[in-house]
Amino acid sequence: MNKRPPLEVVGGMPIVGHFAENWENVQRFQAGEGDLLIDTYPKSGTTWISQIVDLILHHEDHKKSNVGAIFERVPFLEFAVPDMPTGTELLNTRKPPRLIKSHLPVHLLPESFWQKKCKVIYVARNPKDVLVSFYYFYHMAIVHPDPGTFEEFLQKFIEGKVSYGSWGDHVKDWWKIRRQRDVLYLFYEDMLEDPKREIRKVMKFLGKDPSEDIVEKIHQCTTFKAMKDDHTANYSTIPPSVMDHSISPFMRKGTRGDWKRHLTVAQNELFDEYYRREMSDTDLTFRF
Ligand code: PPS
Repeated sequence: MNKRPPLEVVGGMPIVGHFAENWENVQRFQAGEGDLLIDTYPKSGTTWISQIVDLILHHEDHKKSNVGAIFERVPFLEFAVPDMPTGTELLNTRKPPRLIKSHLPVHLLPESFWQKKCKVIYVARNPKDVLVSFYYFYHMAIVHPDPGTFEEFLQKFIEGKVSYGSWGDHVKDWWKIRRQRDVLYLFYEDMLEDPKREIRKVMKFLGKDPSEDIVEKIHQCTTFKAMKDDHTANYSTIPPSVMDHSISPFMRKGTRGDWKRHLTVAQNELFDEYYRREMSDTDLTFRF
């Protein structure tokens, strides 16, 4: 496999080179009635919410919950690397209702998700922690190009020249359409602050009775520590040619504010300026 291929542009958005090779199948993907989409900008809590939702839907059925790795239980729509089934291949072997992961922005999501009135759970995270998490992820998920220095990566992030493009457009566009569509918009920082409250929110959204013992059970299985130690949740079973955990673990810190250990005063000022610019046309706000 060509290690670290350059990003390719699809629909105006940069994306992992291998993913671009399967782009036609992604565009042609037919969502079905009852499919549930988990969408995020990368590094915003996708795996965490995927584990929560999978447990909510399947906790009574031990044959289905926690059987297989998270990337098999919740197929990643755009995923494509050599020698592994693509996201669309995995999904096309299953019948709706399916649980589907994607990082696609609103405008590139296959139309069938809207036609079939699929529910969407969107998670957003403050961009400084996304930036840091993404930087480490670029290092370990070696299907990405070399991130360069942190300073260089920060510049690329601000210019939207990282995989999935502009963070600001992503979070704002999903925020804008959340009321017109069936979208539950969550924040990583809220999940950290009160995970059980957010689990209850998700259960209600999915029409499930949020009984306290189930909420407690799901919370216990989805703490950072529990997921870091769980080989079905921590990506340790994905081939090292895709993710090399010896460079940096997928389950890295799981906190808010790690950016403070990474951004210099000057970088932080530059980033604040970028954030103010990006957020000048929205009422969406983030906690850092
Ligand atoms: S990906 O590759 O885009 O799907 O990554 P994603 O899952 O969105 O984000 C990975 C970050 O989420 C953290 N994480 C968690 N934080 C708190 N609690 C739990 N249970 C949890 N599970 C994953 C993970 O550690 C990554 O953040 P960083 O800041 O790098 O630690």
